[in-house]
Amino acid sequence: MAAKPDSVQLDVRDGIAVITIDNPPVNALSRHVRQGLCDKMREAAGDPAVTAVVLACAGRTFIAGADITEFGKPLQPPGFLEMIDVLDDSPKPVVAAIHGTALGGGLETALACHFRVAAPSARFGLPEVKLGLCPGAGGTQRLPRVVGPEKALEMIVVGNPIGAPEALAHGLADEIVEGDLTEGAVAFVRRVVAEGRPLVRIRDRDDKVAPARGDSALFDAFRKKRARRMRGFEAPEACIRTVEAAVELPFDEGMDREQEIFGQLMGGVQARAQQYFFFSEREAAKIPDIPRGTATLDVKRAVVVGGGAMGGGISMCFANAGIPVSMVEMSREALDRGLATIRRNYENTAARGGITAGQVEERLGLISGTLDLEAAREADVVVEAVYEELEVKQETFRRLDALAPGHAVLATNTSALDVNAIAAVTARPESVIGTHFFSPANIMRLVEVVRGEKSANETVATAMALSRRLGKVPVLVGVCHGFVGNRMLFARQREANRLILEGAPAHEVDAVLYEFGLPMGPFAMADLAGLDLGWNAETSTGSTIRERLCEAGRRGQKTGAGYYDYEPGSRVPKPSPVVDGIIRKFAEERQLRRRDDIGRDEIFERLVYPMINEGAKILDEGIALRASDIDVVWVYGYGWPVYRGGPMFHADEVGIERIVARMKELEAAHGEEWRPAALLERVAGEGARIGAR
Ligand code: 3H9
Repeated sequence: MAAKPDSVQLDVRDGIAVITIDNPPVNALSRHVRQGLCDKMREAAGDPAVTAVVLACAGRTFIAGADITEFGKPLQPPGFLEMIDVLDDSPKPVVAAIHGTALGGGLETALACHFRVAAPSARFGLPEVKLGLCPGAGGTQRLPRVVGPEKALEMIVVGNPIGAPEALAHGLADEIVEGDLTEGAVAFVRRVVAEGRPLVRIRDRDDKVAPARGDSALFDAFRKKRARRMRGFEAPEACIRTVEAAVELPFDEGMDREQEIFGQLMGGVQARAQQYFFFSEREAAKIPDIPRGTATLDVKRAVVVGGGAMGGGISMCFANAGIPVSMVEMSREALDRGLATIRRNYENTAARGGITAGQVEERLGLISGTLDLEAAREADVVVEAVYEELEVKQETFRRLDALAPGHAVLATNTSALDVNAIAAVTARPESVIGTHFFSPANIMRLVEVVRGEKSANETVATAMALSRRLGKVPVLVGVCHGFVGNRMLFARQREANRLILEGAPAHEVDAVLYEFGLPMGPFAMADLAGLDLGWNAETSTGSTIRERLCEAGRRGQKTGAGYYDYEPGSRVPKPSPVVDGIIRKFAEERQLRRRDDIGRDEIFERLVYPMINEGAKILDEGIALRASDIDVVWVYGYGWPVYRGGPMFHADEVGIERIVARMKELEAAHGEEWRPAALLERVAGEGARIGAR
């Protein structure tokens, strides 16, 4: 098949062939690009007037990788390796001119060139691991031969790109070009020709890998260091094995190993889930009824009301993004405590090497504390993070309405309350919106942007854009109790509580979710958050296990006891006979039938199916725009393992028909809360996938 006529161009400049790829938006290696590149390289090789080749890209970036939309379908020729071989076998010097990002297949293409020159801001990476893959066009064998196995492990297994100066230091870039990159590359390759520099192919190099041959210590240490972050993922370990192959095997055998591993990963569900998630994340940014380019407010100054854990974390987000922020508290003591916590957090990050001491002071310098809500007069955006009670929030908004300038966006960080009822107390409900950050707010990537019924398009667009500026992943949701994430969490929690009353030990309930890949189960999570959140000793009636635990002084990790016991100074949960007794007594009082045969499958279904069911209702009610948005919420907000796509992706993997059938059994056993949502029934009836909604 002929290449798309204009995606790869050849232009000969005084004996130097400049091949330019132009395949917006990111110059992915679509079939027509692979074809075009092979054709133009052969043309340049066959043209006696050409002495050398520059490979460059038009637009905002060098090649950002394979075209991920082609994955999952039979690969149309020419294949990646054919294209790579054409470059690798070139008898004439080839230099890649890199700007933007050379990622995945893009960097692999550059590694098949003899030289690489880069713009100062260029970035180099092999992020395939984030798509559940290993590099599959020779990158696993070539990169270690250039940068050595240690650096290659980091780049291939962790998947983060490095900048041009670092690439230069590691020999991945040969030169950094200030000014016009293509001209610089042409000049570079002319020098190569003039000096008659030998053309060494990376595949023929051994100097960087030979010293590590036969020594497994490097790999063992790396595995140990990354074990926690790799838990459950298939691709990182597979990537390590490809680098081991680069060290231990001759190039061609190493390539065979890479291809074998790449094929296995590509055929697996984790890669499918992670690629689905890549597009889901980008889809979440699109709001059908708000056109791209809708005006957004340029936020120059922020006010955060509340200096507790959430308010402090949100203030840090603004400071981290370089936006001056005033944090408002009610008492000097609370304010001082909040500011001290922020300082401690920054200092801890600096101690771990995350930021410099200078950055600590710079960021602290952007955060001012005040006891006076008058600060709102200066704000472009106000984020309210006060006590989670409707009246308290409404009172704050009444005051903000009187103080904040007319153009300001007024956001509430409620995690479950009615944003419309909050907006209604102001004279400008169109400027009010929910921005539900997740704890710890300075770390967690998710923000649920809650669109009130009167929120203006500009308000929504501003909240989305601002969240991105703060480094967050915003997902637009509608108003209902708990929005998307917490509403599903509440459904899971309800069943978790029932399970322990029916006889399943709390640690087994938690273990099922941990083994599935979540960071922790519901009871460990409750202990971490504190069981006394919203609990009041005066009004406590002992009507739930949680209340009884609080009454017994078991308030979670901070008191050394909650659903679990904790040794002094330890965060490791230990099953507690005391709690077991409290649960048994509670169940007896209520004459609940207890069983000792609650298996792991039942625990899993009873925890996860209610979430899926609630997700289906959320979708049907239009609270989430699409099933994939729900998955983005769960991956970024609650640590759902990305290699399992998200709860709605998982539902499709299990099969909606099967879920509906099982829910009907559970409905018969446990009552109507188990009735399948109408949408689940419809999707099951159609034999369809909920992910398509
Ligand atoms: C690979 O290379 C395998 C090989 O080893 C071997 C194969 C045998 N394909 O992110 P943005 C779309 S695996 C198709 O918003 P930014 C994206 O969906 C690949 N489409 O922009 C979006 O579309 P839309 C290894 C792609 O400026 C639009 O481009 N490479 C691809 O924030 C803009 O994207 C990677 O994993 C693609 N490869 O960031 C790199 N990439 O506008 C993946 C992007 O319709 N890409 N799109 O929503 C990225 O990390 C970022 O897109 C990049 C730009 C940093 C490049």
